Amino acid sequence: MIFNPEYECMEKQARKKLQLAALKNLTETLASKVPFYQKKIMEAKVKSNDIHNITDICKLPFTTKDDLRDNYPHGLRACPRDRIVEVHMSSGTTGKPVVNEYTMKDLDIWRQVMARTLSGAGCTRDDIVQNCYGYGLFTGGAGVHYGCLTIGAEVLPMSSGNTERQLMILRDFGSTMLTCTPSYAMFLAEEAAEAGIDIKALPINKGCFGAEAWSENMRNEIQERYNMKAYDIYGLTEIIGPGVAFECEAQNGLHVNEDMFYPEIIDPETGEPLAAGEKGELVFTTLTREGTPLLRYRTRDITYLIEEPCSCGRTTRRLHRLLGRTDDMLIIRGVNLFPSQIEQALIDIEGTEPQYLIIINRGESHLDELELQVEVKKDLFSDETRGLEKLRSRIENVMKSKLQIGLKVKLVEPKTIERSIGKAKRVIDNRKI
Ligand code: DLL
Repeated sequence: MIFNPEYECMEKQARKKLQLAALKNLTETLASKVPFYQKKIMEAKVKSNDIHNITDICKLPFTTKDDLRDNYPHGLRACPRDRIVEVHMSSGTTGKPVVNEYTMKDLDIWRQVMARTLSGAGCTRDDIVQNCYGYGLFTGGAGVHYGCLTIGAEVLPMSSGNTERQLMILRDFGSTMLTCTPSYAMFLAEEAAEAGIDIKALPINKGCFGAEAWSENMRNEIQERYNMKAYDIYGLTEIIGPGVAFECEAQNGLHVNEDMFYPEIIDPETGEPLAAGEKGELVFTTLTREGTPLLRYRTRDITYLIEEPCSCGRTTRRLHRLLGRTDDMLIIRGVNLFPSQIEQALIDIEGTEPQYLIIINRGESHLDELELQVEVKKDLFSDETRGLEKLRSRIENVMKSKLQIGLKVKLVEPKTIERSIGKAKRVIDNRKI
């Protein structure tokens, strides 16, 4: 279902006009209200009158995660304090948290984009949504919650964790939609099987999964285990939280809520804009935010833009499923590698589960050594060891040919790799560089 056809199916030229007006407005606001941007915009020698076309956005300066940290906690606020009504943060793994401050209008934007997102996955007021994204400073819980209320769907604000209770509610309340990280959806399915609950027979029929990288393989697994449709949703704290982009029934790329968040793809080395179809770093400008609006924010996420029309009728540009991050790129003996490539390569290898852990050590020879732990299906472990050995060398060969990297594979029993209730941890880097 299309929640807001007026904006989602808008004629492209009309949308560009709208984006241009919003960008000019934003540039003026930032240059007059936020000292950090005042300086940056002045240094770039651009005035809002120099922006004639939305593509002129490339004349404006970028914002980086470091800029956000340097201005912690309130340096990027663009309105008086008393207009802020809610705050969210992401802790990240290093440094100070990234802060997003919302005005009432910002919350309206969030409600709107999350209603579009959940509707894209088929959510209506007939649905009962079990929301297992964390509530609190994390944006996942609140974002889905607001979207459900806007649609009029019933929301069960479960938050993450307490798997036994999650399963009880899933069964007793007849939840029809699940929202959580894809890794937690997999974990819940495993626990259900363990507890003898046939989740395929339950009313649950769709889910929105995001907040971490996942693959088509993982999607197929989730769809198969629950007998439901699994949709990708994307977002980040800095921009709004979840709701920046979402999949529709075509499951073929994530529609960007372009009237609110203007996307660009740039070369991460040079900062130059790239054309649709070219892989690079995703950059967002919040066209209509009031609390902490951002200009050309470098997300460090890697993907490409899809311009071709979508069968659903929306005219917004789409993001290809996220391919990795500029900062979780591993460099192993000089070869660039993303954890998502390993996950992708595990596709089609019969007998493996989509649960893996990459461990990097610097060996005695001072060379990087990569160990890939992969869970295998239960019946293989009770099998003779020859089957296991064959699978192990098959994975090593596939990795070698697909990724040009030699690694040691260790097959582990189901449920050996630690499960997470939030974002999954896929890499342990023991190198001290
Ligand atoms: O993870 C917001 C969110 C909540 C998105 C719930 C979807 C669902 P942060 O904690 O700030 O915000 O993390 C943002 O997570 O830059 C990506 O690297 C990653 N990420 C988010 N969604 C996806 C996705 C939330 N669908 C960071 N696929 C982003 C791959 C994703 N990575």
